[in-house]
Amino acid sequence: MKESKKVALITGITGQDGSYLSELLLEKDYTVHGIVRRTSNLLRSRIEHLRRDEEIYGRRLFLHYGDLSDSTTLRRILGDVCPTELYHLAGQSHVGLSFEIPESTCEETGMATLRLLEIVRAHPSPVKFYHASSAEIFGDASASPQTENTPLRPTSPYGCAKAFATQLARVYRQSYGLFVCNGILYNHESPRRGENFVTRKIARGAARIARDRDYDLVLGNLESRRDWGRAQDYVQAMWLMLQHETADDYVVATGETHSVREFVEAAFAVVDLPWEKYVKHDPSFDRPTEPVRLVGCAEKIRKTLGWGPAGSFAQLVREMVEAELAAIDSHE
Ligand code: G4F
Repeated sequence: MKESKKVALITGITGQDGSYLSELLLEKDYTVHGIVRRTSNLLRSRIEHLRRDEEIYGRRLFLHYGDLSDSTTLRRILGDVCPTELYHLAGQSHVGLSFEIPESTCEETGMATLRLLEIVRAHPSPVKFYHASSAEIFGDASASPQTENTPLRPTSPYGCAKAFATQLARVYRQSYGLFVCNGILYNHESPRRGENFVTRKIARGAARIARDRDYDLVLGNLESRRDWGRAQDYVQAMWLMLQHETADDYVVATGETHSVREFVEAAFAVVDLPWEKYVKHDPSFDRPTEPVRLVGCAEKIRKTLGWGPAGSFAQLVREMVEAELAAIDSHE
């Protein structure tokens, strides 16, 4: 077998983005290495189909046990794997939860990025570094839509940790000439989204109610607005950033916002049910503070890398609800 020269290392490979990115890189003939925690339940993970593929697992896809808090292990994995590209996606990514566990969120999101930047800086060969930044760094945004130059004004512990890591990535690029890109991604969703994020929760709830598995759907703030895109398109943007001749930061967004209420309406329309009858409000899902006016301007990535979002909001909602219906029906 011919050994591929393109070697990627992914932290967070079992997550939504890690799984789509792995598929994309394998298609592009990369050898893909992923770091997984000892506790990761691989059996139900989003990369299980790749792990079961004998043509792929152990040949072009490899998993390594490691933890973001353990720099000796991270350094050893990087030394063994010698990646040409590192995609740093791992970390606690639930904004609401970051108010409950702020210290571990900042440790995983902020300090772990610093750890990896330092390891890459000391590595003997160049490694292109993708950092998964987030729209949450803009928080109470001073301008709308936001660009790569919008001031950082996070409104959650998660947003603060991402702002710290984003700024560090810039400092390492400017001070040491490292090839580090910040992908400032707005919300991106898919049937592989975690169940405690609002889009998946709604898609799953609507499907379960339609199939008589549940009787209601309990949510927080319905008026909150987000710029929702498709995760499959957003991992393409990550890859494009590392293929460009210079490292930079890019906003990745659709430029359109919708409210949680609109997502609910569209999801229940797919199953042809009146949402008002089933959706309940529970203030425990409301957050102490919410970012406002979060909508991204993706002009820079469009002009520089030729990236653009595909598909509409209605298609995204339909895809997610239909995937939930299919999952329920396949278990009957
Ligand atoms: O789906 P969410 O939890 O996503 P959120 O907080 O916008 O964060 C996501 O996108 C960020 C990028 O913009 C990422 F950095 C981050 O890692 C994550 O991927 O909540 C979306 C909105 C919020 O306004 C929330 O208050 O939905 C509202 N919401 C209303 N009811 C709810 C619920 N959110 C959740 N998770 N659960 C609810 O029941």
